[in-house]
Amino acid sequence: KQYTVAILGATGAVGTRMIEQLEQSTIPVGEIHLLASKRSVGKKLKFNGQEVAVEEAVPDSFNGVDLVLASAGGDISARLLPEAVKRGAVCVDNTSHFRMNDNVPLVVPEVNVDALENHHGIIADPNCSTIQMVVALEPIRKQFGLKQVIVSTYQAAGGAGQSAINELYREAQEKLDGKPMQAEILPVKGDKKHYPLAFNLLPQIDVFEEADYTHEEWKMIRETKKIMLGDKFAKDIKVTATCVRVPVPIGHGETVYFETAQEPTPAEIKQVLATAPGVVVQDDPSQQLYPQPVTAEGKRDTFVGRIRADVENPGSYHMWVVADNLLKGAAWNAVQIAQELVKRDLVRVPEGSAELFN
Ligand code: A2P
Ligand code: 11C
Repeated sequence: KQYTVAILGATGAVGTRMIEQLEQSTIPVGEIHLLASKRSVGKKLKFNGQEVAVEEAVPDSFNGVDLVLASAGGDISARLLPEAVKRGAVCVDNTSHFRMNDNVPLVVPEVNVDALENHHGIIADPNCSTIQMVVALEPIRKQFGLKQVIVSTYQAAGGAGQSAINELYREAQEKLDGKPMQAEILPVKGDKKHYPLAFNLLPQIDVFEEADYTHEEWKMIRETKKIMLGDKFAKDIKVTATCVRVPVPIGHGETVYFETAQEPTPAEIKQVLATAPGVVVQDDPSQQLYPQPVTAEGKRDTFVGRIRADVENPGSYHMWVVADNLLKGAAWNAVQIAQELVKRDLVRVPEGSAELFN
């Protein structure tokens, strides 16, 4: 069978990478529809060497579509994906809109691929910073048990879209030219104040919410539990996060402190990670080997290094986790989910699904 695939948000930072990851995937694509806003109508993009005209995304764009990969923002997914499901298309959504919905599996294939079996037409692709953390933590949890996680993130501008990357470069040039830096987007486009990211650090990703945590920090807490444990056992791991934007274009870094149920040696943890799916261990202090955003960019893997025991607390450890936030953190994880749906013959919308998202 050949699949008709639509990419919603095809012109964006994630959408363009979805096109590229889909080209390199095992999915037999018969027809492709590249959807974006009205502004992009007239633009042409390439799929497998062929020019494809970008179309405006409207409900009827999904007629005859088997599979949708979406990354045009939460509001667009909220409005259009129920329409796609109604028309029989299975959607992999990279926005946060449906992630905590009980009818929507939240999937990282290396961790909880079987959750796909119960989908109702929409599958959520988790937040980028959550994905790379759970890829590294799940093998440790399975082998040694996991009690607590404290994560601090070093997140690239690209997480906020192509326009945020452009803003970072412009500000850097302004600074080098001796001009004032003009911040217009970061930390959050819709928030009241804007601060420059170039030569700076911004401890705010997304808006502030309950208990003075940002939405990004709450996403890491809630999504980690849903992916690793399912909602029923969510209280069994304590998770907390501090999320910081750093002046790097692509590639999120994270320092992860974790407490295990057993007390493995760091060598035993490294051994488990060395054979874990999607993980590459880069950890040799004698050779100054450790993961970095510049070496992770463009790769599908999650890179882990600086693995060591806490010197004060037995059974506690630290590690440094880096991945390309636009690939494993978004486009590749979405295409990986789609590949798995195809492999398991799950590209079909079960009856009664459309009503769940009305
Ligand atoms: P467009 O280029 O036409 O604005 P990024 O994450 O890099 O900011 O990209 C956002 C993506 O979402 C782009 O492809 C953008 O298309 C798309 N998008 C934004 N608004 C809409 C909309 N109203 N309908 C469909 N796609 C949209
Ligand atoms: C960032 N993690 O770096 C965000 C972007 O929920 O998919 C991803 C937003 C999301 O800004």
